[in-house]
Amino acid sequence: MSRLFDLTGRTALITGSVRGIGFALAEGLAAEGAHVIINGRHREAVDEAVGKLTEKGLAASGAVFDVTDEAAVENAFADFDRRGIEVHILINNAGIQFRKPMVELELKDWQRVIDTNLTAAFIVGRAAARRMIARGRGGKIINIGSLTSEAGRATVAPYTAAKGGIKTLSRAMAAEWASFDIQVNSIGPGYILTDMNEALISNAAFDAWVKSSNPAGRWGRPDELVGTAVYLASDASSYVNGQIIYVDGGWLSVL
Ligand code: GCO
Repeated sequence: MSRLFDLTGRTALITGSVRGIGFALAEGLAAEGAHVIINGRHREAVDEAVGKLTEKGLAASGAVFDVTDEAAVENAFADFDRRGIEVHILINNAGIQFRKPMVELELKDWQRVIDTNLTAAFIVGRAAARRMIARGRGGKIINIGSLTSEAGRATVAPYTAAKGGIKTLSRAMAAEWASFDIQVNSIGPGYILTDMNEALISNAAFDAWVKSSNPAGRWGRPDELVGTAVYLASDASSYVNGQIIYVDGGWLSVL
């Protein structure tokens, strides 16, 4: 059974993985044998995150690039090529949040969220898939969605639009790449205890709303997403495509 979930010999690139959900997923995949590539825009943060994993005996390295910069992404993958690094698993995790009512929202802020949370998944996914297809040995792409892939919340319109797009982008990727033995799926985290949600966690009314809105009655932890990521990154999900798995305490499943 454990062989099904074994990631030994696989290399996984997790975008936006210096902290939070991305870092937890990187640590989780590394614990199952993968060599993980930590990504972020700043060398110091990437090196620090890599160090946290290597000091635990896990296989990790870093790649510093801005996922919204097409040239930077292409250069990063060209560098992987030069160094003989094959990305077998891609987790498009990088994301930002910007909370403001739409009638007050400036176009530049809308675009910045869309660029980071949706367009980057296309840019990085395309670079990875080109190489997976050329190698002829398949691959895994996991796009990180949200409860807002399914339902809207006021004041987070660009995030909601992007995360809804993530769900259907995964299906478009599956439509084009499944025949190359590439499985593309999404994970939809519920409300998770992360830095991005700090303002919400510390807001007593919001905290109470989260706890009363899901049957688990609590916020999720980043490490509680690892099992689903390992499943979707491993041979255990070799015939699973275009799905989104909500890890939300049951939020979306109960009235
Ligand atoms: C918000 C939060 C959410 C969560 C998560 C929920 O402002 O509502 O940031 O977007 O981060 O996406 O699934």
